[in-house]
Amino acid sequence: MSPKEINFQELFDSKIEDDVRIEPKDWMPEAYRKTLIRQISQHAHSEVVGMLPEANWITRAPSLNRKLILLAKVQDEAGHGLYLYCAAETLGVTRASTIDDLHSGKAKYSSIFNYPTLTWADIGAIGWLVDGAAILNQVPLCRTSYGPYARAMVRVCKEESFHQRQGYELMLQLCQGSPVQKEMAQDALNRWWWPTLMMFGPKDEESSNSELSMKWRIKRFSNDELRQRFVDVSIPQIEFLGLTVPDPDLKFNEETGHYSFGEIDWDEFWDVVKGKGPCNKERLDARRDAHNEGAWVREAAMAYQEKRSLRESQKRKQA
Ligand code: FAQ
Repeated sequence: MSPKEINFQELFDSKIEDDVRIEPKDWMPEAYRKTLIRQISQHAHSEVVGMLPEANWITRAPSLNRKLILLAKVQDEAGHGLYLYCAAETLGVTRASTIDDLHSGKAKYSSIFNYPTLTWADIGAIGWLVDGAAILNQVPLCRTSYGPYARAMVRVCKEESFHQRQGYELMLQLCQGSPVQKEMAQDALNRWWWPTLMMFGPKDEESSNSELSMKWRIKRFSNDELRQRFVDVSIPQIEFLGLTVPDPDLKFNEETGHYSFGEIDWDEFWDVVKGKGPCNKERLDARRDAHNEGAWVREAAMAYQEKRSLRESQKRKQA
């Protein structure tokens, strides 16, 4: 078949249908490319902004061991951001432009990172609940249709799984400690439970991107399906800790085999998404400051690279 005869749209559709990965040099519909750039870059921003609430506790970790674990976790999140920015770059955008979109407020990042970390128990709650939710969302992304995104997710998920377990172990230790420690754990659960349920995105009927993302197999499960799965796996974990779910409407439904739960405060969710959450301004200011203060590092790295290239080309000429 001559290149003229190839119907690129049909070829793309059949690859999606057969679960063959789309790779950077393959033809893809412009809307598919745009959706991926949006989701992958927002995911990258979430990883990077997501370092801030936990980094707040590095200097106050209660032991050397806890400090080491937390440092490693926060560094892992930076690494996830970097893999994801690289995956976005394979779609034809530069890292600088996606970061500019974050700093200008044009690009979103996960709502969850706009809540404050008030006590040490919040570090446990983030690892257990937030990383737990992230894993549920990201394991299916290891099979997403775009190759570089799917491959990045494999390592990310392995690391998130360590994060989730360290968070749960931290909560368990608090719950087996003094009454004050257990109270701190309950308070953290009370504050993080609902924002974690919001992480999965709006309910399906209000999820503007889902239809196409599911058709293109970028998303394999809907927002509500993943949210339900999260509730179902978390309740036994909460019971094991001896804590109470902050939801009077939570009930196990024998017929469906799932927990039914109370209504999420969607006004709060959209407020946070639109920049009106408790820490939105603080988070973006911190990212902008870090970017400006790091400018000299980027400039030095570029100057070093230029010098190296010049030296190498001179060597080649002399040889
Ligand atoms: N926050 O049509 P949908 C982590 C926006 S990583 C803010 O349903 P979609 C690791 C959405 O962008 C956490 N905005 O959107 C970690 C869209 O607006 P747009 C991040 C949200 O894309 C742990 C609009 O609402 N994970 O936690 C949120 O089909 C601990 C309509 O929504 C990922 O990014 C939200 N929660 O589904 C790091 C995973 N939800 O863009 C540090 C990859 C929705 O049209 C410490 N992303 N919106 O202007 C995804 O799976 C999807 O993008 C969803 C949203 C499921 C998040």
